[in-house]
Amino acid sequence: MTELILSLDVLDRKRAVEIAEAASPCIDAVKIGYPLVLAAGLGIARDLGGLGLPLIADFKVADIPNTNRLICEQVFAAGFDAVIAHGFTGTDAARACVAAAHDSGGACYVVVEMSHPGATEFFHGGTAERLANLAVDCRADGIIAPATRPDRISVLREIVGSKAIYSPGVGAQGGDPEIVARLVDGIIVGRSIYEAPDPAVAAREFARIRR
Ligand code: BMP
Repeated sequence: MTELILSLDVLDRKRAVEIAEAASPCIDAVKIGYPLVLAAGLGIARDLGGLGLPLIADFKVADIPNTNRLICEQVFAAGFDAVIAHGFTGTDAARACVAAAHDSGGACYVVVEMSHPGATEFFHGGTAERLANLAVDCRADGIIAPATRPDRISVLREIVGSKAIYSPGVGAQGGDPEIVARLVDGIIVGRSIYEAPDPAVAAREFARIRR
């Protein structure tokens, strides 16, 4: 079944925990990025640890190999189960993230194409395909690909085979969950759940859409 990953981009620690708890029966993982960590601190990973759900650090790590390694070590020491890294900094840099993740028993996902309109300026023209190949070469656990462009997901699936594809851009950015859920291993949903009048109900609706 396609996973449902809650993107918890709220800025208040208490509200973040409440939303995650309310949605938890219907979701498979929680993705936390800079907005929440900068607002609430890295300790938010421990605060959410009691949910028993995998926590994905969406830090889009994009530095030299040594710095990437240092960042990822901190991520896993903080209690995260997975990290998201950029691939455009090169194979050695991405490989440092994958190695740090695997050394900690965690996972690393590489961004190969982003979901917003401007992403086409750089990711199209063969770059996303190269990044998908890089993710395979680095033995990344999966890739991030855009729910806003299902045709592109299909192209990238040809390259990554059975590797996990996690896909943001559903709902608020216009991606159709019914279409995308058939193509990917997990849909990533933020605002359509955490800004809903009742996040638990919204999460249940998205969970129902999954195959
Ligand atoms: P929302 O469902 O509210 O649009 O949130 C999507 C989440 O996925 C955000 O955290 C965003 O930073 C992230 N994301 C994205 O939208 N597109 C990408 O290509 C990569 C992302 O990580």
